Amino acid sequence: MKTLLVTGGAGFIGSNFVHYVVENTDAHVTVLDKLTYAGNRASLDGVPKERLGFVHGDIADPAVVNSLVADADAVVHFAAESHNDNSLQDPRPFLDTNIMGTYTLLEAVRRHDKRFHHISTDEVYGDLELDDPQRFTESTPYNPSSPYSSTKAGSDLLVRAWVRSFGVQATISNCSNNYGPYQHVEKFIPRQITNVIDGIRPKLYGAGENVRDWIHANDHSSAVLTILERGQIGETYLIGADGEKNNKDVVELILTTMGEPAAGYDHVLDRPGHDLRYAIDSTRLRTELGWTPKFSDFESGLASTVEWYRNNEAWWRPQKAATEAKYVTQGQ
Ligand code: NAD
Ligand code: TDX
Repeated sequence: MKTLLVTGGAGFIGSNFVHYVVENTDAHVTVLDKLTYAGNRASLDGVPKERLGFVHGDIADPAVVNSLVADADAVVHFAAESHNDNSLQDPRPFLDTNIMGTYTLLEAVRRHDKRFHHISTDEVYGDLELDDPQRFTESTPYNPSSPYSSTKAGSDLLVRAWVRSFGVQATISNCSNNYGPYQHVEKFIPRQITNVIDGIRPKLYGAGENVRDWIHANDHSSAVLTILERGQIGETYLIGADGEKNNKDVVELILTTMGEPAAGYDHVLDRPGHDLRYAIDSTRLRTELGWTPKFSDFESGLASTVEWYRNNEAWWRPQKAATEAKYVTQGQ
């Protein structure tokens, strides 16, 4: 594929994907991004100019989307409102971007008959009990909990319907929690790393028993490229790296990695409707498409992420004070 249109390419995972594609293929990438509070043009610094186009625009704007889709060989769709806590305060942008934006893209790829890959989340499956031996698979029923995850579930169902009803050439992937460079300081791991840098005690929601299945953003990128190149049209692939950890263990690891006592954190108000546990079974992606993750050691992946935030304060500093001020008003 020579030309990729990447929506949300100035966000956390989208920017990691753009860097990955430019380093590992010959493709030209055009990013379409609205540069919401979560988008940062600087996350694409270092990508050679001749390999990258950047369009500042909204995926729910049919005029912009149509002309960009017409010029692309394939579309990889990362753009979304992505933060559960924000979706509990103000759900509307989640509907506008995650539902109407995805609909607008689907109509364009249908019109121009272009390959489409839709990025989604394991949160569409709801949550698991801590002691449940089952993990999510491609056939787990949808059961989303939050406004965020319900709009992601809705967008997945739109993609499936456009495949079945209109023959759109689409694949879907549902990935577990990502960590790595360029993640907004509102999210769990970067929030705590930058808190420690600022001398603020990390904040754990509730008892901290909730389990997330961590994967490095670089491994998510390699999986998406694998599906784009070799995935079967109309199919869904789960992406995960066997990285289950509870939040308490992650906070303690951040603290000790950064040279602080493991107990130096605060318990704060829990998230309403807080999903207990996510866990991905990525057997299909591994056996059918031959994908394997490279960052299998969470401790060293976390240590390099800590180093990235220490070395890139200019990237995150402008968002930090406002993000913490918002959490304080929420009792978190
Ligand atoms: P992010 O919030 O860091 O980035 C989202 C990007 O989309 C930003 O650059 C933002 O400006 C852009 N955007 C938002 N609304 C837009 C619109 N209307 N038009 C154009 N651009 C718009 O999100 P992320 O964490 O990088 O997540 C990317 C995708 O991956 C999302 O679809 C998310 O659901 C999915 N996902 C995320 C995770 C995770 O752990 N972060 C895990 C699984 C799946
Ligand atoms: O300060 C915090 N303290 C805390 O204990 C924050 C910000 C979070 N948490 C907890 C809540 C979750 O159990 O940490 C866990 C991770 O929280 P988030 O980083 O907000 O991620 P999560 O809600 O799990 O969703 C993420 O993974 C799936 C992404 O934000 C989604 O976009 C993705 O779909």
